[in-house]
Amino acid sequence: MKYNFDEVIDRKNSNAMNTDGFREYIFHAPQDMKFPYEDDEFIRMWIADMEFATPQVIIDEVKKRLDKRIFGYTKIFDPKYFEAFSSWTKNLCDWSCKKEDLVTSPGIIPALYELVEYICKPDEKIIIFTPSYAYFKHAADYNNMELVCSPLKNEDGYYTIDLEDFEEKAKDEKAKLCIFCNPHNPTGRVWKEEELRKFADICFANDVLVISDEIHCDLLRTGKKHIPLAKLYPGSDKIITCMAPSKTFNMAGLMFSNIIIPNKEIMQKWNERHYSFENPLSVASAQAAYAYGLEWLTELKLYLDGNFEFAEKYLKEHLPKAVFKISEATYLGWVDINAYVDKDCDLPLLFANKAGVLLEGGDMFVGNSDGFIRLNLACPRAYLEKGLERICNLLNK
Ligand code: LCS
Repeated sequence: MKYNFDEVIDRKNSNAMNTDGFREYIFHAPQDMKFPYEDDEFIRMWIADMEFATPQVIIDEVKKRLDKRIFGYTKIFDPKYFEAFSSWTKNLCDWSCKKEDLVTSPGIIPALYELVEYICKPDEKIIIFTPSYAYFKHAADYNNMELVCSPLKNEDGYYTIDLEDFEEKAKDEKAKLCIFCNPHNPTGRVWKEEELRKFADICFANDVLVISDEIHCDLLRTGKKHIPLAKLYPGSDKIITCMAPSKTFNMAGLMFSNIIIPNKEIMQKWNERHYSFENPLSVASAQAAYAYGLEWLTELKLYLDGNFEFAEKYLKEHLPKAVFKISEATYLGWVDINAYVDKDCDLPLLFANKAGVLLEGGDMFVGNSDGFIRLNLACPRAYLEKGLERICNLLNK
């Protein structure tokens, strides 16, 4: 391999959420919350960023931008950004959006918070599938909208949409928006074309608009193909697509994402109300990622494939009653440990206190997630092994 994903990178003194923000994020606790482990003794498998360096080609382009020495108000005027993004999606999923439909946002989460406000009226409802990335719920809560959850079906660790349940919920006249995760965090499902079509047909038959959050779409197991929902409905203005280089290239802190809004009314609201300046370093990094990042991503995916295979083998051997399927996408493993723990157990607290592992689990995923832990596998393999060893040792006690 050309790139060294085994390298251990010191993240101390970088204001990283991953190393310093877990008390606040996982435990809603102040910085003086105590554990039997020092902070640097923890194995961190929680927040969705990676222990790998952002590729040098991106860093070099950011450096070039730094060398221009002035960081004044910035917007994207140069067509090179759209060209890079567009050929990236064309190459990866044989799809690209129209230039006039693309806007950018400091993140998909801030965009969700805004879009919910622009799309929904106060007494309307938003549907999500559970388990869910919790910010989908937060986006509804922030806007005081009622949230309706449709639990995914789980057969031996393989998740599918419960179309009957979803249809019933979509039929509610007040249901106007579905925030959909494609591919899905935390289960790692890459939805098949048939699943996407059945899901979206129900939405459109019932006047439900879809925000398709496709932030994980570049991080598929090697050989898998992402299908943007919008690709299946060319010309539709009922699908908003969100994509970003942040997960793919480990640059979430640079705060940049692509929001594709074919709906003219919503776009008008966005243009009137969105604060639309850019961070010049973020633009440089995103453009470089899409223009030059493919070789690195191809190797990253192979390393992640290896980590998933390693985890599968390790869990089979040491935790035979756990249910774990290699995620089709994301670098997140979703593990059912119900055979080992009580339903109402606070799993993040248990693993932090008793195993020295920081992870997310249980009700952090809104619902349909009791007794599940989510493991971030985007780390050097030796680090992953240590984490799995600690988890299995605790559960086998
Ligand atoms: N959408 C999904 C589905 C995500 O998984 C994440 C990050 C975001 C949006 C965040 O987008 P941003 O605002 O950074 O552009 N997921 C995380 C997770 O599962 N744990 O930590 C972050």
